[in-house]
Amino acid sequence: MANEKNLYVTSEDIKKILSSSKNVAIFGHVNPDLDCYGAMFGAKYLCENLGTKATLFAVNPEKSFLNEIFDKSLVKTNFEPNDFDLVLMVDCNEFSRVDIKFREKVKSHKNILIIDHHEQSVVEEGCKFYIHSEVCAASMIIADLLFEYKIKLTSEYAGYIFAGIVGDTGRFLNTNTDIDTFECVVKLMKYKFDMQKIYDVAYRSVTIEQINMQKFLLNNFHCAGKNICYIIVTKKVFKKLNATPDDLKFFVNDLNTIKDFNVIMVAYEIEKNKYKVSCRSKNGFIVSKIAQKYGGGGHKMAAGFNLFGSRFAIKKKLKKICLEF
Ligand SMILES: [Mn+2]
Repeated sequence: MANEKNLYVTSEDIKKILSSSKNVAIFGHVNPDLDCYGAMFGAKYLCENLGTKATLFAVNPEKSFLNEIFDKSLVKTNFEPNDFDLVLMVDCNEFSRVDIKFREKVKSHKNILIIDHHEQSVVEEGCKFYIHSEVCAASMIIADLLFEYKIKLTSEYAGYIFAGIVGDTGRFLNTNTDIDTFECVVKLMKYKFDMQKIYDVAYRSVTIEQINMQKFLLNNFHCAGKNICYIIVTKKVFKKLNATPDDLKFFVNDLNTIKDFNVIMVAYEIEKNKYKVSCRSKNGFIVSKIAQKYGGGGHKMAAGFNLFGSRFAIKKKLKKICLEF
């Protein structure tokens, strides 16, 4: 097994790999969301129930709204690769999606297992993979492993995994929601976690800054191509609204509810002249291919990539991209 350059493993292999490890370091993607944390915490629970120590790593865990749901005291920020015999990446299958703070150290590790539901745009060398892109959430892949190994959950961890599934299905709205999703949720709900608390934190905690951000988005979309729209948010706008990219991300899915648009692209400046472009689509329009073409990735109907240049240059590039759909 170890001689293979890239190896796709089975659920039985995962059980063997995790239970024969001593100390696992768990990572998700940059700017973790509900599913990322759900999968990370679920993976920690999985390791521990297979008799293996596991540590979660993320950047600035105290700053995220996620810590009102997840126990942030379990998230560490300083990673020393030699302390771990396995690196486990969840909800993330390429090193470019690992936070820059950890990236090189993660990449340098000799033993890496990746459990994810994103389509692979690159296949990282030397890693072992368990990729199920048909599954709505990485958290659900972890849940299915727990169920398969007959590991009982606690209400706390069932809630974490549920939060991940809710996040990535957009409250069971996205096209990735299927019968398996609901079957998994039924099994999780038997553990009686506080579902309303999760909804309160994730969906009933909109701030004034976020509302201002939403107003800006709705007042500033440009139409192009066949039912495609784009919005550009500069750093100056964030400053003026006293809002952050997190405040914006909250509404990107909402924009996808507008009937007239099959594709929406929101370009927002994260560093001077560096824009992240979040794409959402519906009615069979696929954004992952465009995202991959421009060096990004994601899911068929929710993907992203980066663009570089002045506001003017970004506008020109987005107009061109609109014509590619
Ligand atoms: Mn995910």
